[in-house]
Amino acid sequence: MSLRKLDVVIVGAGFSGLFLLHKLRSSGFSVAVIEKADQLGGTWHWNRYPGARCDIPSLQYSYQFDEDLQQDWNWSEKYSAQPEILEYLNHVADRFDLRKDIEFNTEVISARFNEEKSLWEIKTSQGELETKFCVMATGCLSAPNTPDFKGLDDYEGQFLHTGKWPQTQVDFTDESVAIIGTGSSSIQSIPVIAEQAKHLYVFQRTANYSIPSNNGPMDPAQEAEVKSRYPEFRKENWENGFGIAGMAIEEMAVEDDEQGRKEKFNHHWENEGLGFLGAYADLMLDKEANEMAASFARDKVKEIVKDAEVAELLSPKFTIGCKRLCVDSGYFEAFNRDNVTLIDLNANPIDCITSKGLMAGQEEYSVDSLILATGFDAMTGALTRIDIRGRKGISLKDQWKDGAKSYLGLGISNFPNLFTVTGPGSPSVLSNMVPSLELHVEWISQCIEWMRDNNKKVIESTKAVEEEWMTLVNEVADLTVYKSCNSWYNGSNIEEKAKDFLPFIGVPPYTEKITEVAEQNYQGFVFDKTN
Ligand code: N01
Repeated sequence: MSLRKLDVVIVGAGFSGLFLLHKLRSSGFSVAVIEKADQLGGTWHWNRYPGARCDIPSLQYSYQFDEDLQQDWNWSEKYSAQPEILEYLNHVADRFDLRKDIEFNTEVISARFNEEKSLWEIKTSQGELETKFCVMATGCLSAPNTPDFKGLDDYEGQFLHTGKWPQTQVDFTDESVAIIGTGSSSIQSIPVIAEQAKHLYVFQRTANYSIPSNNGPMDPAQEAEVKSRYPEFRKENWENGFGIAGMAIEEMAVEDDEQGRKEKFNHHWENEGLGFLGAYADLMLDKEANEMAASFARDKVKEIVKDAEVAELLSPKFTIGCKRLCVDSGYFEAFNRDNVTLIDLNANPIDCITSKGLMAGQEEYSVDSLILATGFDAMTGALTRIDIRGRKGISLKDQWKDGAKSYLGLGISNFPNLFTVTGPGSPSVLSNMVPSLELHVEWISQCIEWMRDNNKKVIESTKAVEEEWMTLVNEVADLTVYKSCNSWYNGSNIEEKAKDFLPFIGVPPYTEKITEVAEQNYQGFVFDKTN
């Protein structure tokens, strides 16, 4: 088979990969998207566990690059469920005729930069490619974390991971089920599984904060209002620190009185989902303000959960928001059911997985299905799990072993002509992902076009600029309460991972910075380095 030569290879056919393909192909580049799965969708292909849905309103968690698309598409609910998001992405692929350039069932095994030719050599499960540019559109939460539980291979029942859910319908009717973990995936799936299963055992290591979604059918009046001024509505995203419209609040919790706070928190609890953290401007900046919101949320758990002991176990003890806040549809209520049992892993650690279930605190739980809802090797895992080699054969995994460094979350030193979409050092997971990835797609596409128009062959970041940038990322985080607990934002969920805080906090200053960098001919990046 002859070696295929392309201008750009994109890895991943999720939200980012699809838009990149459309954008770069429209600019006249030869492009292919390489996708491991047999379908497009990325995160929304793999995470099809019961109850999976977005927790940013769909009118914002959607593309804005095409006015006709955003006018034509109708979301059926405020927060759309996974099947509808997948349907939307399939519609986008058909509408812009994207499928013909996506290679499904194809896994990237390695990517190696050939310094002599200034080309990337990509080895896939289906053959080899040569490309000028490689764009990693591999997602921030796409490398599932499977803890090394003793005896995991011995389990003989149905084994599932929320981050790699099968495409076939999974039915838990008349089954006993165990789920390990209480992050967003678990919190979304527990109420749905509890309705089906004979019994559900929830194994919790850390109680988590969750705000009710108050999801429901799309309000036609609200939809019409947004569609009548969509560009302006989208602009509001960019003005908010998290890229979410309607969260721009200036009042401080510490300056309000008790009654005022109670009313404000109640309003946000009942209406805002993730925006609960936007009730006041100081919740993520000031420990005292944060504790006011945290204590309100804990009181809510005690109001909802009838058994006082269970309610206490479900009450989180850490700073609210420093682990990703969860949004649910009936999570705490599920623990009022007779068929749901909460097991505290701190008092009853998991000894091992057995052929029938698991041993925790000297007791064996025999279950028909065992679900790991244990999260992801976030932000870097999808990149370091591929054998990516840059200048002098250096591997990305080795370069990042003491911490992931990147300039703006877009470029990595020693890895020329390789871009990451929503990479470490960009707002990514601390923002509304869709506008954030659109921003990166626009930036990367314009950069590649600019290079073509200005006869530049090779672009790369340098150690100095990425050191400086990642220092700033951490200095900004130091001004907040984000570092005050273990979270996947700082790699604490993966034992062998460096414990650095990876997302940049603040969409507006970040957007301003990368726009300025581009306007100044990609200031900080080096072109056509000779040694
Ligand atoms: O994963 P998580 P997730 N033994 O890492 C526990 C996005 N998302 O898949 O906290 C026992 O949050 C771990 O315990 P602890 C969203 O950004 C969005 O739920 O480390 N337990 C924790 O409880 C989210 O944050 C949506 O003590 C172990 C859980 O497993 C991100 O994806 C929906 C363990 C993992 O929680 C990840 O969410 C779903 C062990 N060895 C996901 N190891 C939306 O709503 C881990 N745990 C859009």
